[in-house]
Amino acid sequence: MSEILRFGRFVLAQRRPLVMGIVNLTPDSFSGDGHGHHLDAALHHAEQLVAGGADLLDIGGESSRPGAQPVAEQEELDRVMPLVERLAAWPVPISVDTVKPAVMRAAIAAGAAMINDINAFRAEGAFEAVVNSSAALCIMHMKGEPRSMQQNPEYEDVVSEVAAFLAQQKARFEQAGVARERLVVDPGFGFGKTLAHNLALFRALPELGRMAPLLVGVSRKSMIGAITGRSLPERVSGSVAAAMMAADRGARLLRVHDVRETVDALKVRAAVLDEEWSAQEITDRTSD
Ligand code: YH5
Repeated sequence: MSEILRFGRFVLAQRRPLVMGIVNLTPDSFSGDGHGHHLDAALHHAEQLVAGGADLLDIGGESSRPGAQPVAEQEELDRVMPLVERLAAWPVPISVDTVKPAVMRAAIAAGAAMINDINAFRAEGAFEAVVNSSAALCIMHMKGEPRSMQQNPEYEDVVSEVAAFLAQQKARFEQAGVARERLVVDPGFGFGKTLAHNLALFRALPELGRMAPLLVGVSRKSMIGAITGRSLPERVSGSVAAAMMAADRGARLLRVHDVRETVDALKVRAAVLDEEWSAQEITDRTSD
């Protein structure tokens, strides 16, 4: 397995699943690792994630946990941009988790290599904010909006509905001339889905991954809590197990809180599969 991904100034020759470490800048962070406005704490956390083996970092300033209220544009810029500006100088691609066009534009201008939009660039102006950049784009499926999405979500056939949505949003970008190497899709675990919906999507990862490289985010989520009966800080083992199973089903990017634990598990997996671990190649085109 080797596939080229283009993330801003980075070209990744992907030979193994990549680990995306989560840096949460929301003051109310559900997992107790929120850094609020404390830039130094966030930088320290980012360093720890990179030291633990993160291939890229995902920076988010708006909570998207079920029931969360939206944050104002300026507030999100104030939370996210100081960190993006600092991290953009690192040799690690930076992803910014946002639904807001103004945040997308500012992040790309500051050097973000990827925009991760849980709303799949459906907000007015979002598509235009990213289409002519070189940033990679994560197109995620969400039914409803964070405030109400977990109130009785219903599907006729969750897998075909999610697949059709992702294919449609991906086609929109391809028709505008966006290179396939920039596009990643994500079924959006927990975003307007019951446990049964999440499990059906998980089983369908092999077929969803035929459309585009897959990003999977299940780390510490309610589905892990529902299966194990564990509270948020106790969901590490369940999350690592789920990340391994996502890798087995073709996931190319794993969005996780527990980078070091996930990387250890992936190294064991690679050894058993007789796959190289260190062969991940990242080219930074500015340092040619
Ligand atoms: C994702 O799946 N998720 S933010 C609730 C939790 C734990 C974690 C109740 N951004 C995704 O991580 N971006 C988020 O416990 C994401 N894919 C992509 N692409 C929600 C989250 C979480 C929510």
